Amino acid sequence: KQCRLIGVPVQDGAGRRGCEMGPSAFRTADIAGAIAALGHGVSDLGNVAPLALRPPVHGNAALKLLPEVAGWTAALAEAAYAASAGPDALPVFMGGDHSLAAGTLTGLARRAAEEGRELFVLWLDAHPDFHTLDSSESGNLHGVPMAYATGRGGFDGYFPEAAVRIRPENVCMMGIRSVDPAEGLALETSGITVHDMRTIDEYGIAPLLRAFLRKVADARGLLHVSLDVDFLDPGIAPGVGTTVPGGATFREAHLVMEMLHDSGLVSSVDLVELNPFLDERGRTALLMVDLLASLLGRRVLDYPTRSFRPE
Ligand code: DIR
Ligand code: MN
Ligand code: MN
Ligand code: MN
Repeated sequence: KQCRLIGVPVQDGAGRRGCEMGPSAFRTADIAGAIAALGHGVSDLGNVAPLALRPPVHGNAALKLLPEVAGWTAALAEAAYAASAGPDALPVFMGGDHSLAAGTLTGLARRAAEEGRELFVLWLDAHPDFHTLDSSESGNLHGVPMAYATGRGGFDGYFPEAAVRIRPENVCMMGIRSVDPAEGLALETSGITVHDMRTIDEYGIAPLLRAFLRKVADARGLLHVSLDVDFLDPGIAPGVGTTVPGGATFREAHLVMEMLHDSGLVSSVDLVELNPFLDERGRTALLMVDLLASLLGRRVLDYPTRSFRPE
């Protein structure tokens, strides 16, 4: 793989400051060295800068920093489109809050469509981020990227027009455990696959992920992984502004990453919501880098105990 690191120091979509330090923390945690150690090519393309846009004032007075987030979205859609060129390209977007996915998802969907492929998304998050501009109550725009990218209404004139929308049927969410009423209602009829923590507890994370990966493989799809720090349990990942109890364990998270690697399907990754200001001596940054390394092929053993599978 040719890994392309792209820093996205956006914090305007989050409720608290600090995510702008995320890209620096990933670099300090030696994300590039971890990737190179696995034998992949790695280049750091530096940080994206937002465009200056002036959308009209929105009727939802709660919305925070809409022009700024729209400007990031426009810049990121271009950056994601450009960085995903080439058969071995694997862009890794180092956030930055989750509003960055509005740009990455739409830029990557455009790239996929151009190659005659469909983009699939594995959304690892405590939250579905499925608010529209009208339904957001907090006004924090990291709560809207999935609604925007799948073509829900109300973004026209405020966010950049998306060239290609993502089919909701191509999205699988895992780790969900904090859903606002308006999001829950919309998700129900959306066509998105939602595996909340209760489902994961009941069935185990592996069979749920395996079913989704089979679907992606059958469609010859490209797979984008959007990993929000709060997918993880706050006990192992404190460096995030929106901790929710009962998240994925260390072992579940690594298993997901290892299965993703084995699938060979992943074509791009977001690492989002890391807030180094809230972290404990870099432990969350280091964990996120370790998870990315697992996704890119790091393993404990190279001999085939894994070939044993009970029926
Ligand atoms: C909540 C929290 N649903 C909101 N959202 C997110 O503000 O809209 N937290 N994405 O990480
Ligand atoms: Mn999120
Ligand atoms: Mn979240
Ligand atoms: Mn939300």
